[in-house]
Amino acid sequence: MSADVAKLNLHRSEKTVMITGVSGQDGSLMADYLLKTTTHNIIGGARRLAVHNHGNFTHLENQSRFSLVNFDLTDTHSIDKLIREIRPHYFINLAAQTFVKSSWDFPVQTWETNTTGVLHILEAIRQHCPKCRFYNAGSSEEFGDVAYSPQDEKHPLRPRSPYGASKAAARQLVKVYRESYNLFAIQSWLFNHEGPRRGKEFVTRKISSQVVDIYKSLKGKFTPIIPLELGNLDAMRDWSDAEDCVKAIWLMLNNAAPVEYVVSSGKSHSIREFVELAFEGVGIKGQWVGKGVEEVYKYVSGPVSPDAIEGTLVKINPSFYRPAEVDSLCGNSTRIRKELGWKPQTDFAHLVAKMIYNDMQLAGLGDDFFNLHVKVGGIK
Ligand code: NDP
Ligand code: GDR
Repeated sequence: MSADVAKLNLHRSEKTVMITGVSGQDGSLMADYLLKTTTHNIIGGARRLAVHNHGNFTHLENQSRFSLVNFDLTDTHSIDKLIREIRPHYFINLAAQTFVKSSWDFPVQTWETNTTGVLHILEAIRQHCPKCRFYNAGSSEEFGDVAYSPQDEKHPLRPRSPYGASKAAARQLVKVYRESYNLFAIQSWLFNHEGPRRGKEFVTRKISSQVVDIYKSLKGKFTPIIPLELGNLDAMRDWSDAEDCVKAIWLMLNNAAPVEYVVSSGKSHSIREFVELAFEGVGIKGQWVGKGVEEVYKYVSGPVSPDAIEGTLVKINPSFYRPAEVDSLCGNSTRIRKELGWKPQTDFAHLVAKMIYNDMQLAGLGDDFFNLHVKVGGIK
């Protein structure tokens, strides 16, 4: 892997799209989407890690229009060399320190990756390929301590975490470069988006994977259940399907003008609701009992008789609370829907079902999902 252009799979007559963060959820989905819907060359950037983590894009490694390059957002040289040598037509930056909770533990690394790294990309684009269309992933976390709901493009930036602040600052840099040098450079506000490629530290995938573990242990009668441990159950998030989000990003990048939009489902749900639907997905019903840190989700019915088990499905672990929480987020995406015709295809219940089905398949229980004939939020 290197940025040695001669070694890349480049079809000279085609445009080139550089996607960073290709080992992550959005980067790998964006590469899939563009390989399917365009004839462009796709160059995926991944950093070197001691342990290979290419699971999200191994299926692309033999594709003739896909190449992989070494790329680290915290290394100016790596960014400059890549942009100077490749001169991409599009640069989609989906690499970041993305885990909000860790941003209190690693504030400087978060800033250097999410803010200084973006500045280096902007500077290299300005110098070496000013016609390149640049997209940086912004976040609803920039709205933070929200002033009104739902949040639209005019909502003030009021971040509550080092992560949110790093994205808000990157937004200002993108604006300055767009206005000073006439670059096509944008940062939209992406609300939470999820799917089977989501990392297991994020709450949705943590829930879907551990709910399937609990189902598997109940089915095999491996009691006692190891309860799912969560933090704030009352936080509200506006969740979409990541596959819908990458389509929105591509629409924005191909817009006539560099306009920044809110990308969201427009509906907000609590962590508690996600838990309930996820358990429904494996045919388990539960009941919330108790208050505060003592609250638990108790087994009511499912694959075994409630008398046969000690049935705590979920309990609170305060170590998952954050120093400052964003209590509630809900995005107003009217503008992108009207102006670019974007619309999410997957609603909340289907998203939960999709994630449960994926984790069932990974556990070798894919057939159970259909045999259970469970209704997930109205889905058979
Ligand atoms: P993931 O955590 O799945 O992926 C992040 C990617 O960034 C990984 O490929 C990771 O590589 C890479 N990365 C991290 N640090 C560096 C570095 N120093 N140099 C190079 N690559 C690095 O995130 P998502 O795909 O979910 O998010 C994509 C973008 O969208 C991010 O900017 C995120 O902040 C933003 N966003 C995401 C939302 C969501 O709900 N998913 C909502 C709002 C914004 P590695 O695998 O080596 O760790
Ligand atoms: P978020 O996602 O912080 O919104 O950032 P995450 O899934 O980590 O948290 C969502 C909400 O769930 C609450 N929560 C827990 N969260 C985690 N991770 N683990 C738990 O056990 C748990 N219990 C409750 C959190 O407190 C929070 O309120 C995501 C990332 O993708 C960012 O990169 C992106 O910018 C934003 O979404 C929009």
